[in-house]
Amino acid sequence: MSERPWWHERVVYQIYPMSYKDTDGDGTGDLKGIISKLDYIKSLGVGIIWLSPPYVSPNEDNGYDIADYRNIQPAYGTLEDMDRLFEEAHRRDIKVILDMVLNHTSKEHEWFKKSRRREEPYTDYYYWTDKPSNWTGFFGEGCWEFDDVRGQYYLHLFAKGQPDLNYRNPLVVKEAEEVLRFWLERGADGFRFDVINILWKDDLENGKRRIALTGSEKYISRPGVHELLKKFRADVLSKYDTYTVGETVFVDTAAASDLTDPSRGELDTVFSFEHMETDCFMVKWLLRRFKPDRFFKTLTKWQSALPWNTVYFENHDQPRSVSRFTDDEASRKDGAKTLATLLLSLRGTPFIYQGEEIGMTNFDYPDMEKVKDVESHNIWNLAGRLHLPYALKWKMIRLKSRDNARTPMQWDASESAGFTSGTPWLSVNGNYKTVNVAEAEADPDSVLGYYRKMIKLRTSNAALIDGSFRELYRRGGVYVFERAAGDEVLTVAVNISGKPKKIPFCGERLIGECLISTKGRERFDGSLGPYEAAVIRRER
Ligand code: ISL
Repeated sequence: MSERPWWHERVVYQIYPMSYKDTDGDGTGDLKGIISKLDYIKSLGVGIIWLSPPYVSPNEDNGYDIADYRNIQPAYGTLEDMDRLFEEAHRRDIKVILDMVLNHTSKEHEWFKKSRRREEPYTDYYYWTDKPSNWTGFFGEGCWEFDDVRGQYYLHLFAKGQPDLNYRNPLVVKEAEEVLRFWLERGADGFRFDVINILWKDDLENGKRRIALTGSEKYISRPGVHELLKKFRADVLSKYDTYTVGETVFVDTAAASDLTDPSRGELDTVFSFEHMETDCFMVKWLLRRFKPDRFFKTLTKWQSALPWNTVYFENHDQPRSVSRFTDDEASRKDGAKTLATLLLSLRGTPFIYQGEEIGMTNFDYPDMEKVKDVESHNIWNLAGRLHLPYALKWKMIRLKSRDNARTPMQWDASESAGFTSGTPWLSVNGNYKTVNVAEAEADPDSVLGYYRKMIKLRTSNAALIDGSFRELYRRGGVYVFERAAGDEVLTVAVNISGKPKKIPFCGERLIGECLISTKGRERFDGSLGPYEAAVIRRER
């Protein structure tokens, strides 16, 4: 028996239920669709799936606005389908973690309906005020909305339909704990906690004016949130064999260390954002040219700062990595394989987002008409009010819209990419005829095949699983680092510069047998093609 926690050894695969697989022709993915793909998921070699919120929701923010925490969105299926999903996944030794959104509910939630009518004990379940402060929200708009029923303003750091819950009220804390217990009892193996480090607000007074998120110093990673997380663990999570990952916005390495320090008993891991912010200034809409070395530097910083954390390049909020960090036109397959090598050979629990394993790209929409995301529309409107030129507005959306990640999963070359027999809720990417799972299965040189090999290596090699990390070289789009455990010393060499490179210091020391190479090389001689990576066993 291994002594490692199970979430150190397993690779996670994120599923966005709405866009994964539809079985009833309504154009929206469903739980039966996910169940029908469990053998495929197993064939990847992943050991954990994370489901984006499957609960009842009016979908103002695609499920991140929950109207009933204890029931399944009818378009996705039923509670019984969810039970079957737990059962079928577990039968294949796949753990299931659920996305849990505790910071806010939907306006349609019973708690909010009662709170706005001042029905006890719900009156103080949310933040209400007569005098809104100067805070601004995450989605490019204000965050106080007047409610006619109550005659007061409520706080919503995200969309208008997402009122923030008041965790200063012990009844709310208790409700959250009951929800966690409900799902752990039903079969969940843990949670991905949405924006968890902003649960606690010190006060609601005016904050320091900023370009974005005025007021955030009062709620980002405050001492109160650490107390809440300790309580969730002591009261609920510690009673089960769970894994937790907190999505933590604007977190620095010090706060992340505290949040994940096992002796404090808060979270197991967090998602930090710094490496996702290397192509922008502060906020994602302030575009900055992507520089690979800045990206690598951030990776090294986080690899070195925490003994264990997560590694991810994509999720349902981020653009596709092959489009963002490599050249998805000239070198899509090479780019995707190179990123796969990097993702799966860094230290920490790796997360793959659906479609990443076949190198899916950003959407190909010509204009705003097909874009559905609430955040994209808010930003588009804001950019309009600021009179930004059309070309710049559209570039912002094209490069950064969350819908880039949300286009339906591309299963085959049939209509709608085999995702649905109906009309997909969001348009399929036009490249589905060539970029799809069926095509990849038939291609001996596919991105998918490479993922399978790389995951196999990752989950079987001790140095890659939890060996030490040391950066060896970072320059001109080339990144070289070492992973070592006992006698096994590996060198990982990655080139995303788009140009052929020779690693200058790469003398005898690093030359050796390739355990895996995106180009099928058997030995490494210190040179790398434009988008190429390899994991090399060091010769002694
Ligand atoms: O993608 C972002 C904005 O461009 C992030 O700031 C994002 O809003 C932030 O990471 C929080 O995301 C999470 O909570 C949101 C939800 O819309 C996202 O899908 C979720 O991942 C509110 O619940």
